[in-house]
Amino acid sequence: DFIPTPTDKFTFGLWTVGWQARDPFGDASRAPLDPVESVHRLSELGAYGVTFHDDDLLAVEPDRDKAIAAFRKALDETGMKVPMATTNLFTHPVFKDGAFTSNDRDVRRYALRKVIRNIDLAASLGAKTYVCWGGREGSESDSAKDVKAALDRYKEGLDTLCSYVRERGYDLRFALEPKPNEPRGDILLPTIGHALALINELEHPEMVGLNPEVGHEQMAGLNFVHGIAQALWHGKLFHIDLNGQHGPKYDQDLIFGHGDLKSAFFLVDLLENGGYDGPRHFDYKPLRTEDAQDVWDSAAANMRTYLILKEKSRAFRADPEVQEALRASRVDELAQPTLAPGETWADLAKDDFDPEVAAARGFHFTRLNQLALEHLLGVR
Ligand code: GLT
Ligand code: MN
Ligand code: MN
Ligand code: MN
Repeated sequence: DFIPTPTDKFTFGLWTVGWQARDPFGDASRAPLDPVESVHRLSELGAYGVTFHDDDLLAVEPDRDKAIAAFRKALDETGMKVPMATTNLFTHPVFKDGAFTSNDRDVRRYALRKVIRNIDLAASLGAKTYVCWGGREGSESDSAKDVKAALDRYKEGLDTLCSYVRERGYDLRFALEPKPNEPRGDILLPTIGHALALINELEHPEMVGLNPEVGHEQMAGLNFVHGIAQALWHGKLFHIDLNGQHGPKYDQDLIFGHGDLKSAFFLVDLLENGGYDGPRHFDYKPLRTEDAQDVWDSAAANMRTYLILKEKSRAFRADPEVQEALRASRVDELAQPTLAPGETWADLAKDDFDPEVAAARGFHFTRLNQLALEHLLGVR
């Protein structure tokens, strides 16, 4: 069991399986991968679709028109979808000080042109989400970047792109992907919270949401499940990047579940029950130590782990002992409004409440946590 099918809506960036494993210390350990092969192999493994940066399509065919034609043919042959696309605004040295927020105005204009060109392709392939990961937007020293001016330019860039999408009549929304650092010393919009706040300042906030990545929030020491819950609460979880990370260190992009497994369990539980129906998108890197076959083994591992955790979440919720423990911890009581209908602040004075008695009561969270752990460990 745990065999993925397209109804599971698993998607992969072409840059994930296609990663040649170049890192800051070493050369590529794998050959370039033809996007056409990736589409076929991922389809055979049960994926729903692929996503791409403009430049990913040119991995083995430098002619853009030919590359796009071959990619379209692979999509047609397999029925694979392209729910999301994005722009590479980080590899070419022209983006060394950023794209939408480079100090160099000509670079900012070039970046917007590069995005617009790929938006046309994304829309023609049926993509509904356009991701903006601003990995180069930032600085290494605080005198190098006027952050308030940079945020003005970030807003201007996003407003300009929204007006382009509206004028073209595309059914496309933007999703910002936060990250605290790497490749820049400090990146603008470092967390979910920072990005949510910027969205509120845009001309069309309804057109812009988030594409949070597991590892990026964990690099900042934050609770990813809480971040995703808040994004859902704001109606801003447009897309998601699933992977694994071991706490605050360099961006590991491990296979989903191969980092903080307990957090992955509660994440799947939230995604499956919290009202998210978008793609389950993996943004991971096959390990640099591995060969061409492992690219597909690791892709399959992401999906299999997700499906196992989905089953664990179902069993956890169905367990009568868990249901009793949830009630004992009064988890359901939080859904009850603090004031009754018609009550105002003045009614609070009428309570007959003994804080000493309430303070003496335990919430029994240990038991709840242990039950979750035992489900995860497979002993229940
Ligand atoms: C890059 C980055 C990812 C982003 C991609 C979208 S590109 O690989 O590390 O986290 O999701 O631009
Ligand atoms: Mn990502
Ligand atoms: Mn990452
Ligand atoms: Mn990455």
